[in-house]
Amino acid sequence: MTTALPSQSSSRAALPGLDAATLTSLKKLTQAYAVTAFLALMIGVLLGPLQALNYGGINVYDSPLLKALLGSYYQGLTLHGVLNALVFTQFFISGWMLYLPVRDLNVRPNMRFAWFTYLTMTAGLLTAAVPLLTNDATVLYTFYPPLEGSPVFYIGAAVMVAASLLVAGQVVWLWLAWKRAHPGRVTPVVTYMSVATWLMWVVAALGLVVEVVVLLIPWSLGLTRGVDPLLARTLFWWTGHPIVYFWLLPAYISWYAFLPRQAGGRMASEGLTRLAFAMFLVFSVPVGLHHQYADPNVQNTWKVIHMFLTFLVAVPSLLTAFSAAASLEDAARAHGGRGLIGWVRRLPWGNASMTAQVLAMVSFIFGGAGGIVNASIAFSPVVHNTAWIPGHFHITVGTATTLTFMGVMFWLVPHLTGKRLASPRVALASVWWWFTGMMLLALGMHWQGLAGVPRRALVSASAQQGVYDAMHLGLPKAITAASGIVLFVAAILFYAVLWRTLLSRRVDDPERTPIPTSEAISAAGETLADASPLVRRTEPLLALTFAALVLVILVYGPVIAPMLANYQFIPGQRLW
Ligand code: HAS
Ligand code: CU1
Repeated sequence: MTTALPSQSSSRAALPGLDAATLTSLKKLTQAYAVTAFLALMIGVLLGPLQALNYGGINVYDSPLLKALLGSYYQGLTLHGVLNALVFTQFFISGWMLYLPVRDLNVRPNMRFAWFTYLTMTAGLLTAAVPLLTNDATVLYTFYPPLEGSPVFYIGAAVMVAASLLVAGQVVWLWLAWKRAHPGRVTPVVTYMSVATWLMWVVAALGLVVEVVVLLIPWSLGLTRGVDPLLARTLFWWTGHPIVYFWLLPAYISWYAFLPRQAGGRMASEGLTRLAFAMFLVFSVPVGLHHQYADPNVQNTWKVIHMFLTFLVAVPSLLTAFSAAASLEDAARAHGGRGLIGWVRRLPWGNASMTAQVLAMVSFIFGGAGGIVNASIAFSPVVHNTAWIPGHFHITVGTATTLTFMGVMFWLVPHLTGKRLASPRVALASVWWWFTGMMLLALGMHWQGLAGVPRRALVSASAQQGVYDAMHLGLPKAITAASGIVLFVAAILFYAVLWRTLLSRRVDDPERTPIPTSEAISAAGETLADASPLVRRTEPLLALTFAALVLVILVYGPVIAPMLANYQFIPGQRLW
């Protein structure tokens, strides 16, 4: 991408390429998105140890300092979830997945529009932040009705999501313009992955948009008598499952396109990469009922169909596991690696960016396996609504996604700013601490969940301490508490590196830190006429989006129609 790709060097001059001024502005914008994201994560992460200590049996929420700052455990948990899972991810991804395709295609985006989108997203964030901070929207990051938060929260959240759809629109628009200017050409792979992810997000977001705009905002403003919790939950999970792939796929972009080069090797197969993203586009959304196995008034038939589709959408992750392992092995063997697994030692473990991402992958082996357990309708009653679930998502979004983005920042900030990464050794230490902390947290929480400890509960101050004492959970509780401390140290180390880097002086031409685009062992070729059938058939992303939409309507239509026919007006409740 920094060294001109064949696709851009021979492009017809129909489209204006990136000029220096636009590139400077684009880099500033990407930096603004990333810094906002990591600021949100910093606040969210500092609240994390409070939850870990709670599940370690230590209630710090009753300390005078926290009592002065936070209304309750639930306000702390809401802020932790919203900032980390919703704000951090969306801001980082919006910058990352605008920057990458623009560089890949070498097209000139409308920067006024791009900045307007960033400012809109930030305005949405600041709007939603007010009721969150004043304890008027303590509804957790899933905001299930009839829990009723301030309308200002729902409006802010809607503006944020709308802004992400504007970024999606801009990227798809640029890609279509490139397609028109280059008929018969294969979409370059980084753009392919980005556009597929954005299109998936457009189909995915429909559920949340309808829930918030049609149901929650009018209800919280007092314009309707009540809201139907089952319908609202169903619309929420229409978006709520695929949103996890909206967090994961931008990390996959790095694992496929950049990590191989960082490890000293090549991407395995471009065709397989495209197939994985095409599958995510089609199968990510029609699976949301796997969050609602316990919900009444939804036919088991549909729950089971969503379960099968969930297993199907695990396939592209398995393809990714194969591809990622193949490219790491290719890299290590090229550098003298030997043996069945001995080659692993030849990976460049001194490189914090590579190490972060490989550790993120390792954690995701366990995160993915736990996901398959969650998805099995037979196992679900054992784990649903227990501490197992936060155990699961801390080694998916908390590690596979977050640790990858942390690793990406180690080259992205120098690439955007021309500043040099401060203290690479501390950076390396921070990712090991993060990985260790998250693995400990996952161990402690999965374990407690299996024993039946509920999620989202101030268990450390339960009136029924005897129940917990009788479970003999001393060891997993100690592991969970320790994980909070380890993660706190990890965060301090990481942010020390990040802020020191950002606050240092520019020392280089930013482009001297290139985007680490990898070559492919099996490349796709430039023209569709010469490409393999797999590449040709996965190229029409708009047709695949249409197929995704049809599938979603098929598996959600019969679920939602009876809910509309029996709409219940349930008044809101404020339980905090
Ligand atoms: Fe999940 C609940 C099922 C993936 C996040 N999930 C959640 C929640 C979150 C979340 C936040 O079916 C909680 C929601 C809430 O608050 O209620 N999840 C799955 C399944 C997958 C899955 C089947 N989840 C994710 C990802 C997330 C995420 C990704 C965030 C980024 N999840 C569920 C279900 C529930 C759920 C139920 C509801 C539970 C309930 O009862 O409430 C699959 O996508 C997983 C597929 C993944 C794999 C692993 C592939 C491995 C790879 C790494 C390879 C490693 C290498 C390393 C190569 C099959 C790609 C090599 C190493 C060397 C050293 C060389
Ligand atoms: Cu899910």
